[in-house]
Amino acid sequence: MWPSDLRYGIRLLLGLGSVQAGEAAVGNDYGTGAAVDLTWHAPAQTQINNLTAVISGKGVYDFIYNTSDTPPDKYGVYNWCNMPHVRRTEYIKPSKAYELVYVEVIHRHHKRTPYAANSFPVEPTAWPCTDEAIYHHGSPLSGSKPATPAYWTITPSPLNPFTPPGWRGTCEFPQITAAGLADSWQHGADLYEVYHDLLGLLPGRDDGPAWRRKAVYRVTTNGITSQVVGMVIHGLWRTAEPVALVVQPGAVDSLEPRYPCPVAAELFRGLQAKGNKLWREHLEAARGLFTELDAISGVPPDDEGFHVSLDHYYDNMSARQCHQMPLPCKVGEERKCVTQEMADAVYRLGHWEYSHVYRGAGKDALAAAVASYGVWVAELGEHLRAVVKGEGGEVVYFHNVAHDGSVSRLLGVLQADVMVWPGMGSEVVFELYKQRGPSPESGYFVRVLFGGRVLKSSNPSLGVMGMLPVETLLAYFDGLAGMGASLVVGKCNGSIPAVRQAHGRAGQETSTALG
Ligand SMILES: *[C@@H]1O[C@H](CO)[C@@H](O)[C@H](O)[C@H]1NC(C)=O
Ligand SMILES: *[C@@H]1O[C@H](CO)[C@@H](O)[C@H](O)[C@H]1NC(C)=O
Ligand SMILES: *[C@@H]1O[C@H](CO)[C@@H](O)[C@H](O)[C@H]1NC(C)=O
Ligand SMILES: CC(=O)N[C@H]1CO[C@H](CO)[C@@H](O)[C@@H]1O
Repeated sequence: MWPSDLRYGIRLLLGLGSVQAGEAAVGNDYGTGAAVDLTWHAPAQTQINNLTAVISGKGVYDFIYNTSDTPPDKYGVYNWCNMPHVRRTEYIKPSKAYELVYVEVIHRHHKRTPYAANSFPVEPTAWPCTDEAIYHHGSPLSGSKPATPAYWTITPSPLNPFTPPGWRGTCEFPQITAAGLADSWQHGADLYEVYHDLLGLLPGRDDGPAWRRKAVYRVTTNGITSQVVGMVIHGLWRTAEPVALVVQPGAVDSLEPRYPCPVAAELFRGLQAKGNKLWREHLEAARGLFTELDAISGVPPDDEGFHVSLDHYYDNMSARQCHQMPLPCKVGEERKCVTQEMADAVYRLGHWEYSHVYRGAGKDALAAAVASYGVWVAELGEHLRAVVKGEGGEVVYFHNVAHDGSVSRLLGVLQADVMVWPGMGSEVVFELYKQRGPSPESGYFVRVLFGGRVLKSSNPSLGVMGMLPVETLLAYFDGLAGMGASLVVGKCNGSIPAVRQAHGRAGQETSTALG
């Protein structure tokens, strides 16, 4: 019953050719008091999660890796450098029967330098960041003596005899590059065109300070999310005046996420261990590729970080390609270089890994995602519930800037039918609508968009999330994470079983879902 053809899989991933927004609410039988299925369901079979196809394949499914600019006629295809997001040109407005009342956006930061840990032992090329400023200053909120905005310029000293390990250049590793800042700004501008111009949810740029009361921005303690959100906010509002960002205490942040969750960590470790048959098979299948890459990069074959997964090689090469740098060559042997075929194989394996860890590996994958992202999911649930109950206050727009680990876990919780490694700027949007006129439900519906298109879940209670009664989504979130995240501490410390054993349907009353 699953589409086995990759193109179909990708079309589903991006929401093409399936139920479109604007149709009546997805026909379902989850009326008042109906049960919601909380169990894991296998993702669609595509070439992305077919190890044979990954190993024997060519190219990367027509995904883009070498520019942020997706050709207009292709917008919506996967672009690692700058993922598709909600924007006016492609946006599908729901029917007039639905009024948009609240939007929550979560997206991965935009393109950046690589992380320090993903450098090769000798890095011949330098990353220049002299075209941007990373501000670091503290300022009192009252009084007449504010700080002067101050920024860092990374300045290697010609005298200092010590060489920093890893990357060279004038960037922080990581930092959002100037091109990534430009993508961030455009992301904000595109959101304004949809949620102000098209739907009138957001106030106008000329409507005075209303937007300050209506919109909230949240980031993680990793500075690159703040670098992005400053540009997003200017893209939205064209202001250079200071804006407060919400950040949870770093040690327990739910957005990145950082709160301690030993059970999830153990489950994720298990999915990526030699004891996991599929994981072991993929590492064995990648052995030849690793040998070739090690010989060029100088990474020692016993360097664990580079060999437990393709992650480090993927980051090293994709960051280069997104910034139009050539693929790396062996130091001192300039004709021995990583080929595009090798890079493509790394990228295919990277997608296979994300698909395995967050979706394909079975109920442990769902349990790990739920435990490690349950707090954020419960926070989202509370935001939706507050609006439905008329207790949402003035806030109509909540914007989170996060990481691939955040978006992946969320897609895992939602049981995305086609899982990929979320690229730079990957966006998931939750749109809450009020149906005009009488409705058998509360009259509130949620549409979930990934890459600007309706997301399809493998879980039959969620299905194509075009217009899902809010009760269904809340019952699903509550069933997995507990209302107010009440199950998460227990699922994280093992006092509540994280992995659902029985294949039954766990019931959840609609009335309690809104309580
Ligand atoms: C996996 O891919 C291989 C090679 O493309 C193909 O022969 C096989 O049928 C695929 N398996 C599934 C389950 O789709
Ligand atoms: C990017 O890659 C595609 C396909 O591999 C190629 O056709 C295109 O010319 C490349 N674009 C740039 C900007 O290098
Ligand atoms: C685990 O979490 C529960 C809350 O669900 C708490 O009551 C219990 O004390 C915790 N156990 C340990 C060992 O921390
Ligand atoms: C991001 C990136 O590509 N970093 C490095 C990967 O490894 C080669 C070889 O050492 C370097 O030249 C790249 O700069």
